[in-house]
Amino acid sequence: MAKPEEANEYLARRAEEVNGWLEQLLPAQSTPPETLHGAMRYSMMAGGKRLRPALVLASGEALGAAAEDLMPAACAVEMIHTYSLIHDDLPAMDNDDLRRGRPTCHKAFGEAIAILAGDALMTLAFNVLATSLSCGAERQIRVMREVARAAGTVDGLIGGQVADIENEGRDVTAGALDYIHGSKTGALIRGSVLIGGVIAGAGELELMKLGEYGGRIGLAFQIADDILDVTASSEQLGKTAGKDQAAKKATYPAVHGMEASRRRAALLVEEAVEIVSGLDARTEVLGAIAGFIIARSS
Ligand code: GRG
Repeated sequence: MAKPEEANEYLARRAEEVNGWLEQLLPAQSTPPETLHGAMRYSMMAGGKRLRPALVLASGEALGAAAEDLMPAACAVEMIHTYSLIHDDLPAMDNDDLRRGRPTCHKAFGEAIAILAGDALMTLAFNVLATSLSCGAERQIRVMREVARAAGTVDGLIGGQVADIENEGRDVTAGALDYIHGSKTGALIRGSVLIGGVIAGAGELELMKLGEYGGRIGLAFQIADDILDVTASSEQLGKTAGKDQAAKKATYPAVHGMEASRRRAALLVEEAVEIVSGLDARTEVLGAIAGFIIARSS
């Protein structure tokens, strides 16, 4: 597998498997508090691309781990990702009505339940990591640490979100923009690649290369997201298009222009593929996913 279009088929197949695991790991809607569990399921099972779980699987399998040993961690990162989307859509943040092609969690369940559903998904993610990994305590702790860092305040998604909010309507430097994108979006993508490697027992050099690959595709993913916000429709994206400009957000096209943004994303992907192909592992899928990240239409 080398072409981005082959990644589409791969992602669709893995998404189905991940959805089956999520069905089991999420509390049943009939378990009290029913409204909260309904809201968690509503947002989780709304049909995201499942890119982050696919990266856990692709990275872990490239280094010899079995899918069933990677699945709990793959589902945990999707829980963290979905929590961040629910909170990002709240009136206090991006104030969005549409997500994954349906009304946002707070539109469907109210703000209080949406906040709690996000909190609950974050908590459940760490519970799954603490109870369902079979890779041994040392690797398990490393996985938990990497996920906490990716979700955290220093160079993780919360820190990136704060910088994003604080820079709305301001002129940002290219460096500040890379920090926002690399933290808000890149950190969880990089973390997903890394934890696949950790579960597979990768050595420090391999983890370093996986981290460099993950950091590059993570940044490329957010650049592509910025471009799609301008070029794609809300229907295509399943979320409101054109919001970045309206909210005067710090984006790649706004700071660097459209053509330079496309070139930077393509260069990052090229570098990522080269880095990962230097590993002594079956990295074709990681290469194809890197290509998909800039070729995607939603
Ligand atoms: C309030 C405690 C607290 C935390 C907030 C909201 C937040 C932390 C962080 C937001 C991070 C965020 C939403 C980044 C955007 C990342 C992004 C491009 C998401 C879209 O990802 P896709 O395209 O979505 O993979 P699907 O729906 O396919 O999963």
